[in-house]
Amino acid sequence: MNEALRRVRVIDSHTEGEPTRVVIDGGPDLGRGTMAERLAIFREKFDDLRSGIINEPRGSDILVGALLTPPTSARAVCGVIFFNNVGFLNACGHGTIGVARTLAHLGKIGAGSHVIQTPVGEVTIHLDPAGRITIDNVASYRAAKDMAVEVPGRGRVVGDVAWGGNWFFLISDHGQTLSLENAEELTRYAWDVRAALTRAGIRGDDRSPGGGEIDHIELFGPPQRSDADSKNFVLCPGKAYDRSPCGTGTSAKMACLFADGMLNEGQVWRQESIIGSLFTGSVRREGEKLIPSISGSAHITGEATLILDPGDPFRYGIRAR
Ligand code: PYC
Repeated sequence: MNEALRRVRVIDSHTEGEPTRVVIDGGPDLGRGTMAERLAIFREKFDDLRSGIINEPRGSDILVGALLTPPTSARAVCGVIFFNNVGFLNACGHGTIGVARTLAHLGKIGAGSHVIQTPVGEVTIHLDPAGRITIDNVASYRAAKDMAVEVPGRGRVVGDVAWGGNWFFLISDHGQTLSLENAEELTRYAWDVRAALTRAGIRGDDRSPGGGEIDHIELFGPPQRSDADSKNFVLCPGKAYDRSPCGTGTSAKMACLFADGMLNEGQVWRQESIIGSLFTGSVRREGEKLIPSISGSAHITGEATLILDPGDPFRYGIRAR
């Protein structure tokens, strides 16, 4: 059967500088299973579509995609599956704030609290009347403190392994300059660390639902803003760096601070990003679990219909072969 021309409606936004492209129509039908089952179907059967929506020439390496799905629970407004230039994300903090802004833009939610389902758990979003968005993320924790890894050409690097909805390796002692001008070298450094972790078999643990691969590297340094506690640089799985302070990364950071007794329940943590934008966070205990909250702002940047024409050799994006 001939392939039909496909139209995919998207709304683009940015959260503290990091873009999110929400698919609101024309995405794949992932069935009625659990969110984890839907993610598996997306990965196995519709990876071409992921690439077409997010990669050049329609998108770029720095975009994060968010496919809205019907919820599986009556408590939730929708489900969401996040994806990027190379595959899928377990969760995404800046992306969830972008989804909340998009749902408000569409008139599907108003001020108040709403539940969104992800493949790794429920996230609650709070939209305040002035438009600021807070998310209560999935439970976060540190799995290992002061893990050492030998990075060829760079020596021994020590960091913590923590879960904040994705797996992170968090490094404070890196000798790098955390500035936007230095982003290329920071990218090389973080990529080398990630490869070394993989080679050394250093992974997250199996308490998280997302598999143990550490695919985000997070470097910390002193803030530049007078209202921030720390500045970070976060390298994402597709080798793009997060322009926002990274919601799941800030959650992982606060879990480490809490474990070290350096952050109390309810105490505010202000995380500056590499571009100078800010997330405000805090943690609270729910039984054994530690729930991080992250606040930030998102802005709509565009509404579009993508066209995937069967006659276009790059309808499914430009991909390395
Ligand atoms: O905000 O959690 C986040 C995130 C992950 C990857 C890009 N942003």
